[in-house]
Amino acid sequence: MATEHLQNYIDGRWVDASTGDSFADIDPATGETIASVTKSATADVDRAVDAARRASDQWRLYPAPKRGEILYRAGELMLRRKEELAREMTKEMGKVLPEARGDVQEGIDMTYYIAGEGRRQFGDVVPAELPNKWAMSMRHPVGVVAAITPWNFPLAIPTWKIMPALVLGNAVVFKPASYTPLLAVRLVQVLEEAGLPKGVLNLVLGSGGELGDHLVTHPGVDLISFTGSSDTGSHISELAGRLLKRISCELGGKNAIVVLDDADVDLSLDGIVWSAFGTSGQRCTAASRVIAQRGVAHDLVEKLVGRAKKLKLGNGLEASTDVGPVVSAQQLERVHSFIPVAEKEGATVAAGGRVSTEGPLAKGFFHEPTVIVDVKPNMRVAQEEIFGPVTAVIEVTGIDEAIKVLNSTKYGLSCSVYTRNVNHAFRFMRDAETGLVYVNAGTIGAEIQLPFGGMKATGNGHREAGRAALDVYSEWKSIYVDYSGKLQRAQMDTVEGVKTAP
Ligand code: UN1
Repeated sequence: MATEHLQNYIDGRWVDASTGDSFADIDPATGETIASVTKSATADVDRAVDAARRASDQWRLYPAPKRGEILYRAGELMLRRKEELAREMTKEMGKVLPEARGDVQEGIDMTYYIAGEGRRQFGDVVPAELPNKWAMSMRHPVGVVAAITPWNFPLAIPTWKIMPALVLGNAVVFKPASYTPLLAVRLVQVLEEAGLPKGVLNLVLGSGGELGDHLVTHPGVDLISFTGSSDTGSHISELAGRLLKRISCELGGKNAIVVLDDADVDLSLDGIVWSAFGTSGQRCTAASRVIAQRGVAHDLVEKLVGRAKKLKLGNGLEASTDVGPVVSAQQLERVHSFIPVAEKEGATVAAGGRVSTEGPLAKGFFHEPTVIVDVKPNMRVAQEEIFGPVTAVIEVTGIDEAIKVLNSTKYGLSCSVYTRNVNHAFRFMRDAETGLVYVNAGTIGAEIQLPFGGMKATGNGHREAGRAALDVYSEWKSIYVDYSGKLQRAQMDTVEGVKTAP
């Protein structure tokens, strides 16, 4: 069977990049090529931005409820194609099929949720302090949005950015990670079929670096929405900040599950295994630390090691597989490089720790689910984002130390506490320096109707999803209408018959 050739989508047309070159889209479970992908250069970015610029004015004036209706249709198409999209996702980036279905569902949820904003986008109408004067605020689109998305949620995360951008009247240039061009193409096809006018959404395929920098600094781009590593986020912020562009960054995490002595240990184990090894640990919300109170630590570690060793690695399309591959050979190498680092610092590998090369696994990029123990809070495995199926267990004396250790990394995305003590739970909710907090649940699985994002180096203060997403993709405009027919001076003029303070 001939493999599909994936192209850019610019100004409503599917086109090859100016280079004429392509690169391979690889199934990480088998190493096989599943598609060839056009390889864009900066000239293609220019074309995409130009098309978006030209389309943005008309799109801004397209009634918002009608923009929302296009999104509803896109949601319906995704729902109809859910199984197909999920299978393609598993083939393209490896996550197990049930999780790929979840990723597609999250994209559908976001699309429906944001489609409703076509008929909301509330502003304020407030009383003015002077008579015969009107005061209100409304949202205004930012203009052209560059959506730069990662490979770990190849459908859901693009919808987090593209859908709110569109419903608010922005045009978009979409640059997905080079590991997941197929799902990006599928999403654009859905929006094309749903009736999005040409030029409003443009797709540029290729790898970051030069292409990304060009997009970020392009004078035609007003806002950059980026999800990825903190290093890249900081680089992009530097480039964009100098040009006073709007920028929203969703970056790394070093999320922890805290298990206190009064916890239901078996319940916490389910949460740890799911949060540490689900998606092969490749979620920004993954639990790459477990902070265990002394009284439960021994029992917890013993059981966790047992559970980790039992997980079956394999192709995510097979029903018996618990944990799929990591996305690429390069990621595999990076994940694995943390093992000697941990050992050198005095930690111990209690489960896993190896690259798996048995039988068919040799062809893909598989890393054993790994539990590292004897970890101190300042060790590299307890501080740096690994983005693989590796978790580090740290022992603490009680809730005070647990919270201190929890907050001792530069990141602040997600955390959880397992406890039966309501006082501990509330203290934890109050003191955790993270954008997401779970009680008696793991660190993954945020729902789209609440803000998603993190504190400290996890971001730059913005949030995706929920109502918060609207603030990223719009500017506030405050409007005063004076219908008194005379000059009225706010803060200065007195109103006839009204006593004012001296
Ligand atoms: C991510 O890993 O970048 O909360 C997003 C979760 C998912 C989203 C993860 N709903 O785990």
